[in-house]
Amino acid sequence: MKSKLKERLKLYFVMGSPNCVKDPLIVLHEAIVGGITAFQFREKGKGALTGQDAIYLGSELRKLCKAHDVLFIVNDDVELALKLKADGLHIGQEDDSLLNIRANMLDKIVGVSAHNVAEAEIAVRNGADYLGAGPMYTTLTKLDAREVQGPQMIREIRQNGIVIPIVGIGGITAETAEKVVESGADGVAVVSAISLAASPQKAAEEILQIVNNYHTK
Ligand code: IFP
Ligand code: MG
Repeated sequence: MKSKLKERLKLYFVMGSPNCVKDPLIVLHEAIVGGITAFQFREKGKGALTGQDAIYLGSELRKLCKAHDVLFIVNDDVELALKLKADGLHIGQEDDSLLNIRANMLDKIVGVSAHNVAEAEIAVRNGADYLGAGPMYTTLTKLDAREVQGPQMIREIRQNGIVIPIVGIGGITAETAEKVVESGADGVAVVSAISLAASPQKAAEEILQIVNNYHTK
């Protein structure tokens, strides 16, 4: 499951029901047809589902990913990740420590958000499988987002010898995706660039092509 992780993080779609206007299952299906390689269930923010409703939506999204061999990661919630038989978990700096989480996720992928080189180094030392580096650009999706770091932050993380998979996140669009991978990211994570696109399929195709073009150059 952890093999070829860089390859599997090229286009990482992060979404919960509050990020969608259309039915989240339809949005995810279109994104999968468009070529996303990984998906994160992030059921957060205004109007987010909780309890059984979140479990139900999560299990339907999980099935779709399973059927199409797309990596399925859960944001923040260890219990939900285990219940949904997710491939892994993504945690922020505010969440329980990676060392505690790892005990419950021994063979699973654990990703960590990093906002600077120091946070990246600590996450790597504690055994993170990949880093979500951001915010790359201004985002309206995450209300508690930190200060914009820009792609330069990824360059600095690489200059400090960190070689694990990195995705950039935060306001990335088809216009900026190349800058992010050019700086040393293996892939890009996006929310609204796909979830709110008129055609999630076309949006995913377009961004994936940009990442692929760069990585095969
Ligand atoms: N990065 C990522 C990821 N997900 C998050 N939820 C986040 C930062 C805050 F896409 F996984 F890299
Ligand atoms: Mg979090």
